[in-house]
Amino acid sequence: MNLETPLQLFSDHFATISQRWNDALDQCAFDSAVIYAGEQAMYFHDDHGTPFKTNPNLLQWLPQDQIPEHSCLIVRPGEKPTLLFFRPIDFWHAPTLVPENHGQHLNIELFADSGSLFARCAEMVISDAKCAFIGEAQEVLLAALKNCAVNPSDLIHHLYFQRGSKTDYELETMQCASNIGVIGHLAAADAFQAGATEFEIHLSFLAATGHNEVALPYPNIIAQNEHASLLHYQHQDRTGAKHLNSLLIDAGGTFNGYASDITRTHVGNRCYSAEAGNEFAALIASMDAHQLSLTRAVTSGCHYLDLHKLMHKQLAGVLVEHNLLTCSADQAFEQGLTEPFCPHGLGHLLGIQVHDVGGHQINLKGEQAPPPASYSTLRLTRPLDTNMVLTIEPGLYFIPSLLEPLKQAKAFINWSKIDVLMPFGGIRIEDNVCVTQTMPRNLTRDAFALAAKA
Ligand SMILES: [Mn+2]
Repeated sequence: MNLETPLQLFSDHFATISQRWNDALDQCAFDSAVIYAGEQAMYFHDDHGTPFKTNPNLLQWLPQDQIPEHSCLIVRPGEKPTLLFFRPIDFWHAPTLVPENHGQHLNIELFADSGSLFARCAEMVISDAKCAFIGEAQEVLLAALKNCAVNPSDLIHHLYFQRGSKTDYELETMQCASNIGVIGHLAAADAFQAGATEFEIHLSFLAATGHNEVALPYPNIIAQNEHASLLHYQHQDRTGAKHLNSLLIDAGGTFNGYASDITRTHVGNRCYSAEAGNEFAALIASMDAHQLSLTRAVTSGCHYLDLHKLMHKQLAGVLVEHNLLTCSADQAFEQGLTEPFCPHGLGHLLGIQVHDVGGHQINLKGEQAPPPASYSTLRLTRPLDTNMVLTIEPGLYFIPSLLEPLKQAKAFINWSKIDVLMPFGGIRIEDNVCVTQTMPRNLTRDAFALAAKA
């Protein structure tokens, strides 16, 4: 796996990001912007806190996964941006490395204390009639900056809409994040079949990816058996389950701050019943075909809401084919019988943030397309455009609290079959897909194919 990023690819990316910011600042009549990295949050009455994550609006300018707290990037159309980089003299912590080889892109100034960094920042924008501050509000800095507009919505809308489509550098970076995530998935699947607990599967994922927990793009979801019916199951059992029915693992990798978001479901080799195991394996195969057909329907100009509806139509077919529903597929779709089996949206935008920004925004001005009431959890409603990266993650779950009410409604549900499959929890299969004019690029399947060759 080649994780080297060619310099030219990054230079082109930097030029595109600069152009986007220049356009946004011009359009919204700002002379300059201060992008603030943020600061370490502390727990209540404590001297340590949550892991620090850099403001993604700043992170996108540099090929690394962190810029230290208090750092600021000053952007002004037509000028080389200046990074005020916070590097305290500190014998408690190792300093974050100063970005190398980016002198051609940025002016970099180092500061050992935040007070002088903030003063320098204020000095740089003092003569601007209109300056925008982008980031978590910082009282001392904002007092020094005086008349800055804090996260002005017009500018934010402009920037967030443009973040939807990725540059070639971002696509290669996200391919690396997928490759790393897939290596973790392969190790996790092996550990599961060898009888590992959820916690041990988690450790095998970390060891294979080389990520510690802070580096993960989101907390691993490692759900065996019935736990797979909990969409964001957050624990990791330390005790082994009596039966190895199923594993649902939703876990990703990161590279240079960009995420992958991958889910796979496996049938175990020690199911509570061999026959039930075969039925669940057949259901996984049908869900895999269903998921692949949805990823192939992703194309520039199509509407994600239509794909989401197609997911429910196809899911109705799967439920009928496997005799979980006793009506026709059309009837199941029209009566909304698929919804308790899949209560979440088809997916979301992906980038530096796992649920990337701008999913409901339909233009630069910030007009929103909220999801329809019937599909209120849908995170993406804007028309798909070339180089957008999104997830396609259909699911089929046996969630007692959602199925129970249907018992009263006397719906067309084959309860004896549900009972057989309940101990498997559910299925989710999730790939990261890049929109093109023709066939989409599937970063996840490409990563699995690459790993199979190695
Ligand atoms: Mn996802």
